[in-house]
Amino acid sequence: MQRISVIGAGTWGIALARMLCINGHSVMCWSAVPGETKNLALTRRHVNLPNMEIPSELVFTDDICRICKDKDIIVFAVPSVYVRIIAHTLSIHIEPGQLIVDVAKGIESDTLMTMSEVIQEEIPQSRVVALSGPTHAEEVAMDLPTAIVSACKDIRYAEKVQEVFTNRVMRVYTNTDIKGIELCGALKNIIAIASGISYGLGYGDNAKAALITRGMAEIERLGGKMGCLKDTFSGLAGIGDLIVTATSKHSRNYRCGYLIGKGYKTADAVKIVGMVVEGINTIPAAIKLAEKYNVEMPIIHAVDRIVNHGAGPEDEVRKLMGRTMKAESPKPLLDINFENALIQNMGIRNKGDQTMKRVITYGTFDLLHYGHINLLRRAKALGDYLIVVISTDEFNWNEKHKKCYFTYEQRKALVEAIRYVDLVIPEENWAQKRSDMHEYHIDTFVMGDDWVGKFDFLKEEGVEVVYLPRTPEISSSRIKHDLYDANAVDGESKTTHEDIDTDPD
Ligand code: C2G
Repeated sequence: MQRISVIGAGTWGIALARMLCINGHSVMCWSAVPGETKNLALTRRHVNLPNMEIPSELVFTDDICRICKDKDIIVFAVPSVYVRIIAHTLSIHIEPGQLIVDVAKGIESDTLMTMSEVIQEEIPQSRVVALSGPTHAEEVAMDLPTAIVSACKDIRYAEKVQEVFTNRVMRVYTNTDIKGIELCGALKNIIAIASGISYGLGYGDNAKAALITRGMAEIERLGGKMGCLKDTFSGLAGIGDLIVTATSKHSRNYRCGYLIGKGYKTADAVKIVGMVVEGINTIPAAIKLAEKYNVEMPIIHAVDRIVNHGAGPEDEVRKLMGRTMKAESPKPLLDINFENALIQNMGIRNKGDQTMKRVITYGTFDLLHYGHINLLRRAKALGDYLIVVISTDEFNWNEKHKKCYFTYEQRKALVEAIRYVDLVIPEENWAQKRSDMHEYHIDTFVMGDDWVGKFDFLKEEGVEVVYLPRTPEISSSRIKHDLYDANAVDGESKTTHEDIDTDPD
């Protein structure tokens, strides 16, 4: 038997509290809404769960100390926009090492932090597990079979929550990719709004399936660039939760989208739904993340324009349908997957506790010279696999104002021939570095020390940043300069050479 507190007496909080009670745990519920707990204690009914009876064993309280004291688990079941303020309020009452389970789904729009990150920041003494998956509260309240994911970087805490929440109607899986789990849980609500809009416009299952599939692809693209595990997106908290949210009348996001598709203004639709529509709260963060990681998210942008900027749903559908034709899977990820398969098959990844280190460096590499080679040799020595990102002709001209002697293709061919180099890809803009670190699973970023300090921000993406001493006496521009001078000198001495060189071939 565990002593569990549930913070938040909303539909999901109460459905979970009831389930935990029935499973023999000692459960207490607290709400910040004045009078809510008193009313629930009295009526033993929740307005959004009319068919569910609240067990008499479920204790309600307004006492913050009581709700935090001597608990095995504290469940955060409040709307995402209140997570920080409530965590901050409770923090002084939380004991060191307290296990907290977050079931709120969302991303904070100004910090881009997930809910577990917000709770961890406000309650640093706690250990936070995210619990997320295809779980309509209405069905959990009726003891209908449900599956969910318990996620934490430290598998021990994920397993502890798995043990407490697993029962004959709730099957809990563990996952250490908490970032991926929370990203899916937050962003799928926006795709659910899109699905509802589509249904409100009178479109059918084909459109719904397309939105779900391509919406998941957008979330997976972003997650891949944020270092999340690919498998997370095809799991319960990924496609599982998206299916249940984007196809069900239980979903507030779907219902809100449906009303908007029918012509209601966003505010009116939210009022009719009568509950928090988390997808709307998550849109600003999704847009910022797409920009930060340089990821195309056309469906999410379309929902933003409809929900927040009054764009016509039909117009947005036309735009989505009229986009340039695409391959379904972007090539680089296929390369990486192939390479990962090779690495795993060759067992390189498991040399004892050594894992394969991937190194990346960027440059123009025009008029390839021994200074470049020195850099590439030392970069490779820092790991097992070296990716070189070469500036394209357009990037050089538009951003670096450099005109190269060799074209991108010629510079690529030269660098690919160097034995230290394993993969060459194009550098098309300054901003791609951050997402490259995740897309290519980089451990170490290397540049010559003429760039020292300029790329320290990449440490935020979990990579080591190394600046290596330049080879001082050589550079592409030096070569051009010396050749120009030599040519000039040659021009004067041309006659002497011609005098000597009687054979013109
Ligand atoms: N380098 C070096 N010694 C030299 C010349 C270059 O170590 N004598 C290093 C540079 O410090 C850089 C790499 O070789 O790390 C490539 O140099 P350039 O081709 O000059 O690259 P640059 O134009 O600096 O472009 O986004 C980063 C840019 O693409 C770097």
